[in-house]
Amino acid sequence: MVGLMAPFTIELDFKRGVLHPCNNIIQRHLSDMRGTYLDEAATEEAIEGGDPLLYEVYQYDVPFENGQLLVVTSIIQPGKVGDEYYMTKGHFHEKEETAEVYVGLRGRGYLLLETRGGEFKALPVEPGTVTYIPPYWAHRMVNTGQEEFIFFGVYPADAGHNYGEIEVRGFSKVVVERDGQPTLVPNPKREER
Ligand code: M6P
Ligand code: ZN
Repeated sequence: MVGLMAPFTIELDFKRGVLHPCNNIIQRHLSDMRGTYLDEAATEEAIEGGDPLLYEVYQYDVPFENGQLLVVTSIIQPGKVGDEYYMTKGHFHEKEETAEVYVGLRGRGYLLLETRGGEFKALPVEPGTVTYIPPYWAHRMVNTGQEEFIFFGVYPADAGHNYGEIEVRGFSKVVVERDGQPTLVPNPKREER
């Protein structure tokens, strides 16, 4: 059973996306995401050229117990690896029957979603867009704009992250720049199979 806990408030800076105070801050550089982007040569070149920070996650941790919720913001920098836009790693929840809500705060991009059965969706997200990620859907955010893409999320504290399959296979589509425009194209890694 969940213990009795004191209610609390924290501050969300809508402009910068940071939570304050915050007890769990994660930074992901390109070297933390080797193999995620299709262009391996561009990946290694960018890592050697300074290993850019791709995104930060500000999560306010509470006990990872059934019944608790985690609040979290993510700040994805603008940029590309090869012609593929900066994005989160993407994950299924370990407890797959758990959902999540993302709210766009700043910048723009896509929420990519996919089921194990291969059903795929790409939802455009801009400030004010509330997206509902149902149970069983893997999810990834992609920054297709020229500025930071900032979004807020809430999900069950015992959901957990399962990165394995997404790391290896990616989603069935990738978001790349074509003629200056963000474009969804089939993921060649999937077509090899
Ligand atoms: C959102 C939430 C977090 C997640 C973060 C980054 O803020 O879904 O749980 O950690 O995005 O995504 P990922 O973990 O896939 O890199
Ligand atoms: Zn999630």
